[in-house]
Amino acid sequence: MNNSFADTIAAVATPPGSGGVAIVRLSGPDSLRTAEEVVRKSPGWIPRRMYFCKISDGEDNVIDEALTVYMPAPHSYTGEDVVEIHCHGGLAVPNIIVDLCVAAGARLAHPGEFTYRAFMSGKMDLAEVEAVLALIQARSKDGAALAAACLGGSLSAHIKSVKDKILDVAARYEAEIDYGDEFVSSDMSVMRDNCEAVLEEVEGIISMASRGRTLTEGIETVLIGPPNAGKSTLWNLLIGEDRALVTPYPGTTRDMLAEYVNLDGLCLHVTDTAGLRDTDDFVESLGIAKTKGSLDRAELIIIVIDGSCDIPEDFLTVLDSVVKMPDKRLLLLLNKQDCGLTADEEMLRRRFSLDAICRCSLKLGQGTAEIKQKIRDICLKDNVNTKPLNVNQRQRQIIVKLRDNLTSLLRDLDSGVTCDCLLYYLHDCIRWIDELTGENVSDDILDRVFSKFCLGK
Ligand SMILES: Nc1nc2c(ncn2[C@@H]2O[C@H](COP(=O)(O)OP(=O)(O)OP(=O)(O)O)[C@@H](O)[C@H]2O)c(=O)[nH]1
Ligand SMILES: [Mg+2]
Repeated sequence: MNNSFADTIAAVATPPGSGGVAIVRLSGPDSLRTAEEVVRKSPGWIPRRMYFCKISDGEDNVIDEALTVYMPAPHSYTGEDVVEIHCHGGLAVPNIIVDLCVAAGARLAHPGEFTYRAFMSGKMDLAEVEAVLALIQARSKDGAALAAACLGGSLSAHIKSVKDKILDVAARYEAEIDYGDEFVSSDMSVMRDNCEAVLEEVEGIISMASRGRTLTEGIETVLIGPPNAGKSTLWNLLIGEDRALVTPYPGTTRDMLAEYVNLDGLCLHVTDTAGLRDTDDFVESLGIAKTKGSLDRAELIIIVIDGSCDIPEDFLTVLDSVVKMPDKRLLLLLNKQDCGLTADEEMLRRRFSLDAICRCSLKLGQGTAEIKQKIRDICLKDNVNTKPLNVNQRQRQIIVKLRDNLTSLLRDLDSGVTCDCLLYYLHDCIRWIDELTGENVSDDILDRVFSKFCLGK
């Protein structure tokens, strides 16, 4: 990202295509002068008032009529002088206006540069910047509402409260070290209470983040089973379209197919996979390798088996390892009920410690309502009463590091390490929080965050 704020930058701020209206945005010290070369308007601007103006090219040809607004610093999105030209949409006109702005001295903005300037001028912290991105990319109403809340600072507020508490604890013990006082056991017990309270708050943020992710990104769901069990039939049922090939030939699915599914407001990202079996078929074995890889990412694994015949031994072995994977939600479907179920449900329940088992006939659509209800129960049982919070992967990693660090601190506190050793933990926490909010963040991380933005944002 170019750090020069002396430049005035210009770009189309609305998506390309044939919309009724497009917005060309200028930001920087020369915005007003640049705009005055592009729009025809009598002198004098009242801030934040829309002016109806004609736009002409260098040869006095009128190319559009537009509403133009001037927002002087610091009361603008970027915190700089901003002019927005609300012109007609389409591919041609907005880009011609940007070209005119560039001819008048502006520079084309880099992707995300308007938001970068807003961040650098202190209009928003990094968590809010990322909320802008989440808002642009929101897939559902709930997702957009969550991102908007973070734009209003809800993640920042939670994290600031944690930072304040850590600073309080750290300040207190730094003072004790400075004065050379002995660290007595009563101090230790206060330190423990304070750190436990912070840890509880961080765990609360993690729960809210997990609930938020359920609403925004969708729960990563993978359908697995032996070949021919009915996985693709289920996938088609869930997405409400006949898209995956369904045939009586085992080994039909090879490539993974993924789609978003909305189950009464619960968003799932469901992947159909190649049936798992020992095979000599080279292409099929590639598909099976992908299926196994997808299990690591999955939060919900729906196991589909043909309950009308014996479960293949090699799949039972797969199941043994799947049920041992940590942090997975599992649902087992005994399919092909219409052919008469012979699978031993009790044995499966006991051997694999599975609570959620449904009998169904996916081909006939029998049991689908129960399956959807079970999915909802499994996915929402832990966090239905938790307030959701929009947290992205980068932020989540930092918050998890905070939790792990505070947990280690409490463990070391019990084993009697020195006070300055404990302070290291707290200082690490503060450093990471600053990384999250962008108060103290490397250029690498900034580049990574802003590289996700599109042009004009
Ligand atoms: N009788 C009966 N047949 C079913 C049922 N569900 C699926 N089938 C049939 O079983 C066969 C396999 O179904 P698929 O959905 O392709 O199975 P799959 O698990 O995706 O199979 P692979 O892609 O080979 O791994 C098809 O002929 C389906 O019509 C069911 O409930 N009852
Ligand atoms: Mg299939």
